[in-house]
Amino acid sequence: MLRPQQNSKRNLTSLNGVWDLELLINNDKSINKKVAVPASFNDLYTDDEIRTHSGKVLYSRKFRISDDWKGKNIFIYFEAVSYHASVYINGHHLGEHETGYTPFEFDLTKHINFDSDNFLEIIVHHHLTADTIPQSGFVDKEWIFNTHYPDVIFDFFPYTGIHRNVHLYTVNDSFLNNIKIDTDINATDGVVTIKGNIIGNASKVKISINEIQTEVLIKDNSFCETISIPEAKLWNVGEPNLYPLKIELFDSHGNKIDERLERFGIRKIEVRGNQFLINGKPAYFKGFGKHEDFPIIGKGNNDAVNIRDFELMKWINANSFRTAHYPYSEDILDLADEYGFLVISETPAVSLNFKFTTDKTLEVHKKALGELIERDYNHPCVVMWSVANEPQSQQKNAKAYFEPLVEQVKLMDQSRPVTMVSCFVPNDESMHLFDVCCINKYPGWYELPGQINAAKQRLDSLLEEVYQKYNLPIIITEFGADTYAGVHSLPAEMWSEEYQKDLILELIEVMRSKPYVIGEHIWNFADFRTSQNHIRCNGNKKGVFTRERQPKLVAHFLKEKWKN
Ligand code: GCB
Repeated sequence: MLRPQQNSKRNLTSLNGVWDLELLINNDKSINKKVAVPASFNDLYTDDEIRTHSGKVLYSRKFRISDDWKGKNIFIYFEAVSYHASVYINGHHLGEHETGYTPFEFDLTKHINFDSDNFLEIIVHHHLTADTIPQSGFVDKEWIFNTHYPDVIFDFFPYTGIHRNVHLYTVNDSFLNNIKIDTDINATDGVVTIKGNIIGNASKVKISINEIQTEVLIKDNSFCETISIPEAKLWNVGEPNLYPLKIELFDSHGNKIDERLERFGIRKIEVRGNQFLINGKPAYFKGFGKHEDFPIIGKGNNDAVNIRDFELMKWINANSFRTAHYPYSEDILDLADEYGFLVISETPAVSLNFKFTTDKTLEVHKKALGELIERDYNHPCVVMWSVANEPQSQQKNAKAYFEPLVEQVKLMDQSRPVTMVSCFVPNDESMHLFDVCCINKYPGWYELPGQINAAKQRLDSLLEEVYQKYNLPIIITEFGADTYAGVHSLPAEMWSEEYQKDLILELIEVMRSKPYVIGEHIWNFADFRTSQNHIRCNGNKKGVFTRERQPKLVAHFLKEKWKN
C-alpha cells in the first residue's frame, strides 16, 4: 500500500470536510450532529455526554465521482481513524481496521455509482479493553492511575474520530504497490537500493534520480535496483538534503501505466558502544516527547498547527522528538524530513499491563508495529522504532512479551535500532533486548517534589545504576514539571514557571555529565488535554509551550542551552 498521490497516472481527491455524525447514547437516545473531518469529535460540542462518549458513532457523507474516473480502479484511503473503523459504501461492507494511528484502504471499484450519489458510512468505535492497543478498561489495584474520567490507563484524552485525511484515488489495472528505499554510504558515494512490488502485469520500471536513469525488468511482480550517487549530499539533523525519486511502470508494449514520485535522504544509523551515530558521527538528541493535541480539533491533523510546531522546535534549537505515544500523521513525518529533525517513532502501545495482556493483545500490537514500519520506512527522519511507552516492564513476563516484537522489527528493518521507553529501570525485566535504553523519570516532581538538589542526586545515581546494569546508551525520554503558565514564585515552587525552568536546567546538567547519555527529551513540547483526575488541572501542564503554542519561561533558557 502506498500513500495516495496525484501524478500523471493517478487521480486523487479529498473527502475531508463536513460530514454527518450520529451517536447513540445509552442505546436509546440518538443524537445527530455535523462533524469535521479530520478532527476528534469530542471537543466540537457543548455536552459532556458527547465529549466523553466511548461507544459506537456513525460518520457518513455523500460524494459524487467524475466520469473521467470510469474504467479506473477506485480506492478509498484513510490515514487514521481512532480506534476501530468499519466501512460501508452504498450499503456494501468493505472491511474493518483496528488501532487508531495507521492508514488503511479499500477497493471501491465494484460498488461505485457514476451517475448518482455514493453514500459512505463509517462506524467508529472507541472501546479499549485488555486486548486492544492501547489497553484500558480494567483496574489494577497496585497502580495509582485508576481514577480517570473518561476512564483510561494513560495520561491523554481518549479522543475519537476520523483524525486524518480521507482520500479517493485511482490506479490502472496494474500498479506499483510498495516501494522500499534503503541507503548506505561508500566513501563519498551514496548507495541507494530501491525495491518494489506491483499488482497486475508489467514488464519494466524506469527509475530516475535527478539525471541518473536506469531501467529494471520486473520478475515475479517485483524489482530491485542499487544505484550509486557520486559526491552524495547526506541527510542529517539540520541538513535535510532530499533527493527526488521517480519510478515509472511500463507494460510489455512500452506504455506507461503507473508512476510514483518519492524523495529520500541518504543517511546511515548505527549504535556503537555508548554512541548513536548518524553518518559515522555521534548524535545527541535535544527535544521533546510530543502529542497530537490542539484545542477544539483534539487529535485531528492540522497543517497550520504542524508547521507552528516545527517552527517552534527550530526556534528553540531542538533537533528531535518522539511520537509519544502513537504514530503521528504522515504530514508530520514529511515535515520532519524537510526540516531535518530526528524522530523516534512509537507504536500506540502505551501503559501495557502484562497481568492483563492476552494472545490477542500481542497480535494487535504486532499488526500495529508492522503497519508503522511499513508506512514510515522511507522517511530519513525516522531514526529509531519504539515498541512501547511505559509498559509494566518490572513484571516478569515483560521479556517474553517483547521478544517477538523485537524480532519482528529486526526482520522488517535492519537499518534502524529499536528501543522501548521504560519508567521501571533499573527493575525493568526486558531492557536487555533493546539497542538504546529510553527512560522516563520525574525526580523533583512525582518523587522528591519541590527538592531540586535531591532530585539531581537521585537522577545521578539512577543513571549510574541503569548504565551498569544494561550497558546501553541512554536517552532520558521524559522529565519535567507541571507548570501553570502565569504562575510565578521566588523561591521557585512547584507549578511555577521558575520551578520548571530551574528543575529542567539542573537535571540537564546531570545528564550532560554522563558520557553514555545521548539525549534529553523534555516532557512535553506543549500542554495537552487529559482525562479529568485530581492530579491534572485543565490537562497536563508539563509543556514548555502552552497548548496554544506560546512559550513558558523555560523555553527562552532552553533556546540558549540548545544552541549548537
Ligand atoms: C509519563 C507518561 C506520560 C505522562 C507523563 C506525566 O511517564 O509516559 O504519558 O503524561 O508521565 O506527565 O505524568
